[in-house]
Amino acid sequence: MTHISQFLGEEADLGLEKRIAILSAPLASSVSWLGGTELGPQAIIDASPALEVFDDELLSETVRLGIATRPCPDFTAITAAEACRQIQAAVAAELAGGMFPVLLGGEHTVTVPAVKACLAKYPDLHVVQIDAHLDLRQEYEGNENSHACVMRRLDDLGIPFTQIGIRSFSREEYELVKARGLRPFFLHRIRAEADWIAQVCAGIKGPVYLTCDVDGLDPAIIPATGTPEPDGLTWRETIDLLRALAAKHRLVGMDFVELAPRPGAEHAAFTVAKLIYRTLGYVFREGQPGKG
Ligand SMILES: [Mn+2]
Repeated sequence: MTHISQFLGEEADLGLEKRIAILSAPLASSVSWLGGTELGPQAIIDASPALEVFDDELLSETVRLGIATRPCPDFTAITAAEACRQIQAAVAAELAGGMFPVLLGGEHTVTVPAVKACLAKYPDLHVVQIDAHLDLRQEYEGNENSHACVMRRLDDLGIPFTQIGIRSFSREEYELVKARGLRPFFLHRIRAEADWIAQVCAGIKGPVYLTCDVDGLDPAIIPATGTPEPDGLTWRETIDLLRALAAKHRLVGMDFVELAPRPGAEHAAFTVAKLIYRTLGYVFREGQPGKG
């Protein structure tokens, strides 16, 4: 198969003045179950030309905002720590250049260096996490930088965060949630509290970094992920959340991680590509806090 070199393929050329940067982060060093997340970024880019650039909800061509796709780095011969240093530098460079960074994982670990880069520019940063998992373990299989520890590492940095779609966690993580008075948006809470999206938005101060672990969505929609958990956010719930979030808060960067492409589930990569495109449309919509 011929790989596509830029998000949306040749149609990306419709946006001449670039203000959005797509960065690939094909890291997969701490896989727990099903592998393949290192192939996620390319699968999303390969699926993206199948998107209609005219967004069917926003009724506009988001591509005209200007979307640049950076070359995919090679992480195969370096340590995870070195890959994370490169990711942090790459995201910092995009922010310094006034670009809106969109990071494609890769395993969830890539979020930590991306958030560090955003935190340096936005000290009052708030992280919104869509995920089936709390990712609040101190360590997992002896690794403090496992994908299962991402939010704990951000917590170490003192960053406030909101967790959405949660339906799998350890006793240790649950004890931490209780002890700290955290109130994750567990799936059962989302289904029980009709105003959950308003609650999410009301709990955020400051600019937002969005990290979307695609396992937060229902595996019926996204089966191609390392740890597919039954139930999960529907497409409609996810975009309703992201629309409201972008309307009320300034998004300054985001990532989409843990897609693990596999034969027979090609629609998963397309769905992630559409989710990214739709979210960019929300972020840069007229009158949004993130615009300009
Ligand atoms: Mn997860």
